[in-house]
Amino acid sequence: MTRIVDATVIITAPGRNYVTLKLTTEDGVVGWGDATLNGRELAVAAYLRDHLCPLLIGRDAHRIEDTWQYLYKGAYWRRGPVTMTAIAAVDVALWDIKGKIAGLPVYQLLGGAARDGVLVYGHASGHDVPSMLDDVARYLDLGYQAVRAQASVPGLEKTYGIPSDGQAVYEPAASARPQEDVWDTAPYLRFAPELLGAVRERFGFGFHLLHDVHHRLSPIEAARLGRDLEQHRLFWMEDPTPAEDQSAFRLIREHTTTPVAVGEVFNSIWDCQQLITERLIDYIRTSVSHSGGITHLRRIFALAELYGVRTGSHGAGDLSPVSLAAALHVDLSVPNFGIQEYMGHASPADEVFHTSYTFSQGSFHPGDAPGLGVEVDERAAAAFPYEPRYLPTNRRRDGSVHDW
Ligand code: EZ4
Ligand code: CO
Repeated sequence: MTRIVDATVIITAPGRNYVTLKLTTEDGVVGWGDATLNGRELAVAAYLRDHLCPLLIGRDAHRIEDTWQYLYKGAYWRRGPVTMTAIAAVDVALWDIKGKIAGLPVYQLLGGAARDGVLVYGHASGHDVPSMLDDVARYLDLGYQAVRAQASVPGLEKTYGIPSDGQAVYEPAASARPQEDVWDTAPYLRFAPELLGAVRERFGFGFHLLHDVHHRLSPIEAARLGRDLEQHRLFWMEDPTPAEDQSAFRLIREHTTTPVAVGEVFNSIWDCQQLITERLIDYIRTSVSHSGGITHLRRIFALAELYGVRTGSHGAGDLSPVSLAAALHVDLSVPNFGIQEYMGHASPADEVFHTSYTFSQGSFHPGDAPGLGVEVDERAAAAFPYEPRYLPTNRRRDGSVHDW
């Protein structure tokens, strides 16, 4: 029995907003969990502070599964991004504590390394095709074996996923309201095959090429795009349609052999049960921090393994270094690992989050420090106060709200 004696929520914005849970045991062992939910940060912070932290005091830090069941089933109200991100933060912090007490990195507690490293893909982008190609070249020169390619759609003023020149983050600046972008599907559907074809034409087929559609198409449009992209041999086409409509993927599947990846917005195994058991996708993108922590993510990945679906966890910059470390421990240990997204973090983040994962030749290793291998400098965190920031929203040319 190792009692939890303190549970604190830290909100900091080194480059962007992050919410971090700190759990402390009676022996002074500290565990960290990422509770960041992009654009809804304070809702998770309140869920933790007001509802979960008081329940954790006095509980045995070693009883990870029991704590997960207690927080999930005990709430009566299940699932949803706020609840599952809060539970994830508790779960990840408890795995961190268990590893530190055992003197082992978390991946050893999960069964040990099933591979030598974790293949990651980087984010290449540009305001036009030539600048996007230069960015792909930059990633390949850095040793990446997998690259996601996005470029501004001609005729649209802004395209999500493309940073302003010199910026590490592509989302809008701090503001009390979300920015509104204009979306037009027809030019995108014409442009996307051209953009990905340009990458293959210049760099060939000796690396993995990925593309994110960001939920913007109807099923038949996604089927068309998948067909048009077949010749470019994508590693995956990500989030082709709004992800909550699981049966829509059957239609895409019937028309194309381009592999499909979905799940960065999912929070539980129930959100992807049909997609997995009916083999409607190739990669499941659920993440440690938005899908109930290591405990629940392992359950999703185990279900996926039964059906030949591989993992491809979300790893954008809004998932903190604590999340990335947790993801790498899981990725290293699961048999059906596919790939891990790696976008990196804006430079002030490394003043707050001290990490021990390492990158070499397109792969990461979580390191062998006990626990997750991430420590948070609370004093540094205090120097970066929260400011409201939102993901953009999307409207069609006629002013109506569009999926994104
Ligand atoms: O929109 O991380 O694949 N990555 C993505 C990201 C997500 C954000 C959501 O917070 O789609 O850019
Ligand atoms: Co995405």
